[in-house]
Amino acid sequence: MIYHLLYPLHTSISAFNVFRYITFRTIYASLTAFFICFILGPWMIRQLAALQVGQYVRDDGPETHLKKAGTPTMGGCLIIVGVAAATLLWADLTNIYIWILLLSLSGFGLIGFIDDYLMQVKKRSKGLTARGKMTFQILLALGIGTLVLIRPDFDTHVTIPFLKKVSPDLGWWYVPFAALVIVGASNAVNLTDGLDGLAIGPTTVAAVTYMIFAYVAGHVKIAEYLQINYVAGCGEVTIFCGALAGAGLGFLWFNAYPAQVFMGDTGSLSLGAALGALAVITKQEILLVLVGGLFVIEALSVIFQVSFFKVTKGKRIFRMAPLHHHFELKGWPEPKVIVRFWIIAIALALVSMSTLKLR
Ligand code: 57M
Repeated sequence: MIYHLLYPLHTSISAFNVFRYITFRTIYASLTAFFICFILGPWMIRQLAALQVGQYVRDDGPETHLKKAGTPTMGGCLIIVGVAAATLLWADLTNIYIWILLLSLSGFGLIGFIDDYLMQVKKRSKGLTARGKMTFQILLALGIGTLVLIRPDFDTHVTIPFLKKVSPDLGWWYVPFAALVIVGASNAVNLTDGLDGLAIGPTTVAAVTYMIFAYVAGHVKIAEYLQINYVAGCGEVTIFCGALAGAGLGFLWFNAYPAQVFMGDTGSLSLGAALGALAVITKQEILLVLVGGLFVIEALSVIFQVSFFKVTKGKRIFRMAPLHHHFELKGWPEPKVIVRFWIIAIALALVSMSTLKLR
């Protein structure tokens, strides 16, 4: 809105020309989202506590988690408000990708919210059923995939990292493929969200990484120079990424160990879906496996653990899945697991950025 209100005035006030620049608006979108979360955080935590949205903690997990019982959850509402408000203020709202990203964030946020609400406020022990939750996620993701595909200039080739010449064209199959990326990312972030700051840290790192990819993919000359897919209108997506990173830091302020609030499914499902949608829109779909590599490692640890557990009728690969529980049970203090996992996430993000040159 600031863009739409102030930029047209540049003809009389030349300083307002600055609102044209994506880089400038991205910086201010990040700061806006950060301060919204930072300022609203204490109030929102009090509201969630008053609603008695206190986390129930399973007693079969690491013992150190028992003291976390009662921590307010559903803090994802704060992140969604921060990202949406900052994006609406600073982005060009005639850009369809901005609306697709806001739909992904808020739509998956709503599914998470309903689940959290049923579980935490209505005290229905399991919230939505796993099948119900998955059905809503798939339907919404298919809708998002279709919205992306019906853009006349959208390229249905899939970018394969490191391989410039291999790029299969999926045609209409791109829709289920995009849905798979979005639903997969959403659930992987959800599985990772089990220690203070563990999910929001790597989410912020991934947002910054996609900020760079969105900028270069939306810039004809840089995209051509780096020989990556040019996506018309993708530059504006940079602003959404900035807002996501800013809100991530704002939320981390309160979610840092020892956490005053958890994001709940409201946060984890929405953030994962937003990352999936970013991967699709920037045409770096497969690269999400590296950009969000930590989420993939956590999800794989669950898949391997559960499969092995079933096949061997009760034996385990890890002391407990997802992987962060394994290290906790090995005796690593929680902050050590968190910071080490962040380090891995940053390293993987750097490797993913190197694909801009290594191809
Ligand atoms: C949700 N939720 C946290 C919080 C957060 C298939 C199976 C592996 C699934 C997995 C699972 O349910 N994962 C998804 C993980 C929970 O956090 C809430 O959930 C939201 C995210 N959806 O925002 O509202 C707990 O995590 C801790 N937490 C923090 N800080 C945070 O900032 O400390 C969360 C956020 C919170 C808090 O303690 O209560 C969760 O872990 O429940 N299931 C599991 O993760 C379980 N693993 C398991 O059963 N493994 C088995 C295999 C064979 C399936 C095994 O390895 O033997 C573990 N989870 C727990 N206890 N809590 C096991 C025991």
